[in-house]
Amino acid sequence: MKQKKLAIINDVTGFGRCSVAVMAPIVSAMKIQAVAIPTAILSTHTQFPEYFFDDYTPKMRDYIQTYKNLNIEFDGIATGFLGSKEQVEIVIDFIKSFRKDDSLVLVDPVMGDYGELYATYTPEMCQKMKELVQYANILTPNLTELCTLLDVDYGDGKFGMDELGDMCRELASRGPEHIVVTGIPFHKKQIMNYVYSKDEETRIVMVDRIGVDRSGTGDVISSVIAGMCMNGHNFYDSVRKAAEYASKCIRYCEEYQVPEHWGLCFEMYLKDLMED
Ligand code: PXL
Repeated sequence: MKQKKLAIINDVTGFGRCSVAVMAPIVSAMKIQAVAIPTAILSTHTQFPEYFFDDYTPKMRDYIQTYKNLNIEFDGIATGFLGSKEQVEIVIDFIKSFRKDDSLVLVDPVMGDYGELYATYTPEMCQKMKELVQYANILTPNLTELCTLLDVDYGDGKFGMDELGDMCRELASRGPEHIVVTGIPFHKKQIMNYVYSKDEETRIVMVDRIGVDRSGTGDVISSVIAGMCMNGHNFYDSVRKAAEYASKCIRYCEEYQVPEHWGLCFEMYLKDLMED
């Protein structure tokens, strides 16, 4: 099969295993060429008490222009944490310029967790994120992000299967064909991923909850899903592979007592993602 290229629009963070530092090696292990488009450069991610942060927004248009001039094409585009309204606008413009009929466009609408939005999420940013979502064919929100995108009250974070189905259908009507609602706590000991594909029966991927929540888990999951889908696997199998892989990495972190902000030790199992 002809090798594919994935544009990864995300931050470049040195320590802490997140974003490009996670996504590029994971998709590379899956034989996909990773092309980083930095949104910011950080020494560590923002969960550490101190970090260096350089916003790349003012440089992004010139950076991207060279790809336009050189007629570089991508088979997929994946986006993660975005820091400002202008950055979201740049990403929308990128998708419009580079998307082809059969492109994969995965948007991880990184906006918040546990019912709370991150500090950078002003109402204006939320509005922009809703706009970006329309361009995705794959969306990977957690419950907080799902509620925010739909203006639904998070409440105590407990939603029945029918409610989740209704919310996914509503979100899918705005564009994305495939949605996985990630990391839904289920009976304390398990984590549910609610897998929705337009015109298909909904399915569930359940994994055991192991230890503490670890930063960077979402980036591992979204990159495995992107890689699997680009390699021709269906959405459900891609989500299952991603959840099982993340679980295995988390188990390793727990066993070796890796600090929770150091991200997942995904390097240990890259071989699991390789196919002949
Ligand atoms: O994927 C999480 C993530 C990505 N990028 C940055 C972050 C975080 C989580 O805190 O701080 C910069």
